Amino acid sequence: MRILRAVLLVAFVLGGMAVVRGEPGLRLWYAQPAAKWTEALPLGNGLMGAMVFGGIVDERIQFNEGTLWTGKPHDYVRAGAGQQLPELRRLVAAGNIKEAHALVKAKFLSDPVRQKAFQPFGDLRLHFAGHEGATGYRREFDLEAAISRVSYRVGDVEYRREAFASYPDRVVVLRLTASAAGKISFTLTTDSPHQQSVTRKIGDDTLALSGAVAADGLRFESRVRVVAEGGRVRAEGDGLTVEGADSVTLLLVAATSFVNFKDISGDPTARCGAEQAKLARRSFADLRAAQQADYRRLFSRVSLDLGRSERADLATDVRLAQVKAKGLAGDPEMAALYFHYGRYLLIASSRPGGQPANLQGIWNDLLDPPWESKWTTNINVEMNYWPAELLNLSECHEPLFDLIDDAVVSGRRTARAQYDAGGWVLHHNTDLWRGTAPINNIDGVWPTGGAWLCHHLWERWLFTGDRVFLEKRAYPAMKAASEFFVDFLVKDAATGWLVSTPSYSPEQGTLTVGPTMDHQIIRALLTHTLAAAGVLGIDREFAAKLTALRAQLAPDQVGQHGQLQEWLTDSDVPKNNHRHMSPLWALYPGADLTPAEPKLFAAAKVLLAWRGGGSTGWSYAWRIPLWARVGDGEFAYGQLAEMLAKKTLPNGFDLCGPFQIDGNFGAPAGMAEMLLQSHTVTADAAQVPQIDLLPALPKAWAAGAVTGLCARGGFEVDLAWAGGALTRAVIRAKSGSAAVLRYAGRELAIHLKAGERLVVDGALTPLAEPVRLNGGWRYDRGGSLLAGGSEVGDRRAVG
Ligand code: FUC
Repeated sequence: MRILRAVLLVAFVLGGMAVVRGEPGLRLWYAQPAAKWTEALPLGNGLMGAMVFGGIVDERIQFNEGTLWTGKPHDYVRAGAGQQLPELRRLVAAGNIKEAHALVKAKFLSDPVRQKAFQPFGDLRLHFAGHEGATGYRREFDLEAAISRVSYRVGDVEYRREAFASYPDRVVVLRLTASAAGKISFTLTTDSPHQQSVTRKIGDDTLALSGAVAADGLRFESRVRVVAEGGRVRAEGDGLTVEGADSVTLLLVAATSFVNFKDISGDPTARCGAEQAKLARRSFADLRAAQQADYRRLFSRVSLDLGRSERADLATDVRLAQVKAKGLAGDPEMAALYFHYGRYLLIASSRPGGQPANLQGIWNDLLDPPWESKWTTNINVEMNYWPAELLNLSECHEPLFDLIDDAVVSGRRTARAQYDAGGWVLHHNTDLWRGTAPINNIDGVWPTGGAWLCHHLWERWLFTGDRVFLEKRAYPAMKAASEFFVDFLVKDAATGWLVSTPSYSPEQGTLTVGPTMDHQIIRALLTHTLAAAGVLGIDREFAAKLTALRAQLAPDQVGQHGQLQEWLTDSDVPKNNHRHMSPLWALYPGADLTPAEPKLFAAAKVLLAWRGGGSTGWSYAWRIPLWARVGDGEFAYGQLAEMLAKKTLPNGFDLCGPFQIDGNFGAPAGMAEMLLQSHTVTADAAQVPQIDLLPALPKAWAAGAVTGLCARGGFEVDLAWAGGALTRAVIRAKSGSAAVLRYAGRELAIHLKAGERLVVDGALTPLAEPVRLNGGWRYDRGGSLLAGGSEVGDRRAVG
């Protein structure tokens, strides 16, 4: 049966108030198959990725497995690099930049200078003879179910395909059905772009594709099993032939010999055999039910309604073309769809036990992908994880924390060999082998990639209040990263400040002493390490050392044009609109540049204005939360609109130049930042998080609703607004603590216990009858305690 798109009007209740919500069904859909890879639709279970083309006569499913890379376990440190450090520092300090660059290239960069690449794995190809005259074609991706569907008619038979990737069963599933019995016939083959690969048949129903990336590199195997109801499956030629089946299920698993970054002794054949044996006991219905339960549990946590227009009914490629031609304002649901697509892509590319989302997530069809499809740490991989805590996908953050654990090990070697320093360091890229030494070129000499990654550990703690995580995972890595800077920082002769050298302001200028971004990241690292030691009640002496170090670190400086300086010297070129926003790190994703420091905040705004609009997809995406943080929803919205118009592929993937996924993640995080911020704290000793509601709402989103956003302090927040003004907010405490809600100049102090919730109106007035208890307010409705706390009421400006 042809899948009809129904426009449902769903009344959804937010804090007791019914809001009419245009529920568009959250789908990407197309009236034709994908003509190329960048039109295909992505599936993923965090371990495997797959791109479904939706071809009629020839269907192609290109797939990946997260651990298939070129290379093998390797320490990238160049022998003798550390001996160059004193001379290198001398040359940079003396301004002998040409010589410094030559020395870096000859003796300081990694060995080899390039890191390794994420690899495509293989393709499934299905050939349907006789389907040439198909009519009524449609392909879609249902974001609420994470299911890709293809349907068309041949004669009077309706054909349907449904595909999904299941995390609980570690499998990619393709299901083929038809409206009449015995009508499904096709051939199946599998191949790989890797020259050293072969396909073999296992019995009459399974194709195994196996090979090696290189003689001494990773070995791999995939297996696809065909389960037919009715008809016949037989091995024939170089593939399998299905004849006259009623329905067919394809089960695809894949594995490599990767065990960890030091060990590639795994057996992909045994792994695939074991996975298929487990699947043999599972029906299609079981697999689908498990996938739905797993995915919906994550995806359904957040909803976003920005309104809807007729353009929402158009095919997605046509819609995107209209965004380009007519702007985004006439299609507000497109922004919501893009927001949810980002959340979907994170769930699909980053699950516990898998690798983190790389430059292309987990989707790559090229042997030589752009920037090796690895992890670039001077913005890109961090941007991938901006939505994780904020958009209620904390579990999806885990693979990044696993990578950090590895980088601590590898980065210790680099810290010692390259800088004779303790702790760990990671420069501007890493790969499956956890390379941490400076790579590629002079701009690889940037020692704060690891420190930036530590910011994610701290954010996880702020959002969840998970003390075990803080103690066991976050603090050890943060402490060791801080130890590196204890040894690495040097005293600048002119100012007496401690500075980072040699370094780079990503990715412009020359080698330099003390780029602002480095000091912002290091300052945040030291502050958070100190705070963590305080929470855990440990390492007093070390904390005292860090406190002293932090006091000497070069501060943010305001230059001659009133700008926040990018460099130690006041040498910024006005209107420099470079794609990297490096010196604004402390504005976003950092949190040190706030209105509490008016002069620096004003200087940051000058620099932000100079930088202007984006160029690459990710550079648009970074500008969205930055402008949200200075309260300019219009500029932030304009960046989102331009990004959708200029940097978005027909399948919704973001473009850097080529496809690069970071913008798909950065923009949704930025959109959330327009609706909710929680990065500042009260000025008093309690330093309670301040939760700003609708801090940068653009005119285009005059009415809407969002549910399930997360705020620091362990809260979940739902908001509804109309006429550009807040009408309702619901605050639920996950872990429970104090916060101050802020909106339109009003403040309301709250203190919720885990599981409690508070509902307020647009004036921040609690909606239930308050009962004064113990000097504070408690709100009792239907006999249940909704909120309480001794501070509540005291801080309320308006009640
Ligand atoms: C950084 C950016 C480039 C690109 C690359 C992967 O180096 O400057 O634009 O995104 O990462």
